[in-house]
Amino acid sequence: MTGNRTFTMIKPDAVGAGNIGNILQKIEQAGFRIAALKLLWLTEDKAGSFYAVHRERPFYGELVKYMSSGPVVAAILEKANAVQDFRKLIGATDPVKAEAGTIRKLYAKSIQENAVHGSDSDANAKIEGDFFFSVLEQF
Ligand code: 3AN
Repeated sequence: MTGNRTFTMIKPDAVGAGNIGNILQKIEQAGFRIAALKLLWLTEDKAGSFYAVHRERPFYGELVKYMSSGPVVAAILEKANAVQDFRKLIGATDPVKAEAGTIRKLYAKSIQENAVHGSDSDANAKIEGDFFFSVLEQF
């Protein structure tokens, strides 16, 4: 059984480049319903907790600095097969390898500044959504 919700962030590079509207439009046009949405600025501490699974990876320090370098848009998205379909819509982690028409191909700057986050499993989608949104903020 696959779940019907995923979690995304529009990352500081894409927010800074003025692409919030373009990216939300791609998401809605792909059939996702926005179930929660907010603009916020992560502290290094909060960004570090969010990416704690990557703590041992060589790029962790840089990733935390980057993710706390400016505002992000956090959202919960709803659609059948949400996690898998959303990862297809955003494309590969490295925009050079992302397929034409994907959000990362269109808007990402590099493998780190890659425009959007997408949960990698139903379990993580729930954990990540709850990290940003209270039950009163999820519709
Ligand atoms: P994805 O976001 O495609 O699931 P992950 O989970 O492997 O990719 O990586 C999480 C985040 O860490 C990426 N979105 C990207 O910002 C950053 N990242 C991943 N790989 C690298 C790398 N080799 N160098 C720098 N940053 C990276």
